Amino acid sequence: MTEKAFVMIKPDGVRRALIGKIVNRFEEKGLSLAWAEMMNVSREIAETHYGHLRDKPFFGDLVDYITSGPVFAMIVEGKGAVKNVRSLIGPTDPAAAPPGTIRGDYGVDVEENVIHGSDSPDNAVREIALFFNRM
Ligand code: DAT
Ligand code: MG
Repeated sequence: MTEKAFVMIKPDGVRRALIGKIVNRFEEKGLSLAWAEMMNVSREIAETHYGHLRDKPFFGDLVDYITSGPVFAMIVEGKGAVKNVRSLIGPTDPAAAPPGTIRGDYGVDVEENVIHGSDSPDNAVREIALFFNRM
């Protein structure tokens, strides 16, 4: 069944000019880009998006990082988009992410891990609404 995932190349990925290489990986896998926008994330949206981490000691730094420059926000569409996107992205910590995954190939530590992908179809719907004001 066709599904949508919310994917966001974080400010470090945009600054390092990795957009093309990263989008290419989703396309090569067989997923497609249904929508994309370069945008600045407000503190309010960042705090809502990372609300599940509000009590963590790194929360303030995380919000500072995600608001530190433009992100490239996307809707990636296809069969099993959420699971497929997560497997292409790899584990949260790039230091533990295997080579061949986006975080494994382009990141060095968890504080700047290059990219976000929705962790469930329900969260994908919520994140798409939060970032794009649409379904
Ligand atoms: P993921 O992005 O893999 O879904 P998450 O939802 O648990 O991971 O965390 C969201 C982001 O928060 C993650 O991409 C990077 C940051 N983060 C998570 N754990 C961290 C830690 N121990 N130290 C610093 N940043 C962390
Ligand atoms: Mg997450």
